Amino acid sequence: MLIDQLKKIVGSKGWTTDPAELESYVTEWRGQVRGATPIVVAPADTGEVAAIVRLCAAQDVAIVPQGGNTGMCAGAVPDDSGNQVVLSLSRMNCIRNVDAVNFSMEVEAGCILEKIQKAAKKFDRYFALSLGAEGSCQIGGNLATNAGGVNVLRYGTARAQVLGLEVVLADGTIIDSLRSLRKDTAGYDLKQLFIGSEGTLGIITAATLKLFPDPGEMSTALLALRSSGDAVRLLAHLQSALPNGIEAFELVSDFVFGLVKKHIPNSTMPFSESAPWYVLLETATGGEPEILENILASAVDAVLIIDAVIAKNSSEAARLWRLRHSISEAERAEGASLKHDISVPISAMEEFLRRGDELITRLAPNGQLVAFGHVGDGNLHYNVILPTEMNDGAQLTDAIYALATELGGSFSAEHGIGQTKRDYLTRYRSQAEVELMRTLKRAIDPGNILNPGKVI
Ligand code: FAD
Ligand code: 2HG
Ligand code: ZN
Repeated sequence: MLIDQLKKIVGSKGWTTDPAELESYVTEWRGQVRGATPIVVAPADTGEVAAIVRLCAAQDVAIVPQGGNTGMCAGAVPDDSGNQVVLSLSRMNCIRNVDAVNFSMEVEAGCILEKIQKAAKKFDRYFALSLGAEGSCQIGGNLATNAGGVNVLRYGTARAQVLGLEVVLADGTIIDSLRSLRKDTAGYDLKQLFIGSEGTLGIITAATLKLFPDPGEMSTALLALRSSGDAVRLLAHLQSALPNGIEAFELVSDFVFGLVKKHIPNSTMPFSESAPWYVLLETATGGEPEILENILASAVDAVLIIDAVIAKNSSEAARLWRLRHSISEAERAEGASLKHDISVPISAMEEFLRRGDELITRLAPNGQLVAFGHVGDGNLHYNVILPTEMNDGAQLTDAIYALATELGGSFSAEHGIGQTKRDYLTRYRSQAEVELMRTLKRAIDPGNILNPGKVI
């Protein structure tokens, strides 16, 4: 009955119940969590989303919103009950308009991130969110997870890129806050409630995004370093030399680039000798390459870097970025690993790395550290491949999260909570914070229809 009614709302192009097609919707990106669903519905517009939600709410059926399903915490896949309906935003993929004068654009939630970047570029404008999954993740998923990525250092997280939002609530009400204002203090800033709520408070159907002037050509360089501590000191050195000029500062260990070389075809490092650590640097100095050359020479003099390769053109830069953006895929190809998406104050990064190493040596001897990430934001992907003789890494994960917390950090920097980190949320957020989150969830989704079992 419900299934027939859902099919009627979305029409013949907007659903599937074919088990083979359902597979990719019920399995998360790494294939580690798999759920079940009777149907995937893909509405064509906001009205259809609202009708689906009203119908499911009336029959007490849960909905799992899904974007590109590239999330790292299994937030976009249903549980294994077989009762939850997956609502894919993929057909809502229109760029509604670009307002070049206002530096803003209005897009539907199912737009692929890369399509948004390209549309802005056509108007000499820049949409600042960028991450490895940008060819398949959707802006709705980016906002629902408050994604970070490689440009946070200069532009902030997804949250900072939004001027307005359109959201369908748990009873089917449409909240239209698609304003394109930079100043608006009229009441609570409701859009921020939904950003980062991972589909548990509302379904994002459209957004007004903030654009920047096109920064033009960037300078991209890969730097070889002796230690991770040098990376932290190098960051400070570069920030003094180039205030506001650093677009990305990504740390990668030699072991991690080794995984990329092993699993990703045509990936070669530009150095003849390897170094323990690397930084992929992007600066807004594209038009004047000598600026970066001089700064890097000063970093060599200060014994902060061993060697540097500056991309000579955009295809060399793309090759360097491909090495960085292939890491998750290479790690997945290597097998299962523990993912730890932590953040600490940058001043505590060196201590975190030192004490983290000690934890691995003690709790998972022979475990292999897969360390990389957005060190410019204090965000490290401190992943660990467990030795084959160890099948449970819970103790190590607990210890790593406890260490990050002790140093004033977070166990979840940019990937969110989803299904896989729920227990840690109640452990590492105060009782008062957790209670306030529960109060909000109950108030906004009293029937627990929207993505139940995720976040809280
Ligand atoms: P999904 O995975 O489909 O969904 C994620 C969550 O959002 C789920 O809880 C889902 O229910 C909810 N959701 C999705 N769409 C909506 C909507 N319209 N309304 C309400 N809720 C919704 N993340 C980073 O932060 N930084 C990175 O650098 C980064 N790099 C990555 C690189 C690779 C190769 C991969 C595979 C992933 C990476 N990620 C990164 C993780 C992931 O890509 C991001 O979290 C991304 O923002 C998720 O978008 P998505 O469309 O795939 O969302
Ligand atoms: C990245 O920075 C992503 O590449 C993915 O956030 C991190 O795979 C990971 O652990
Ligand atoms: Zn990341």
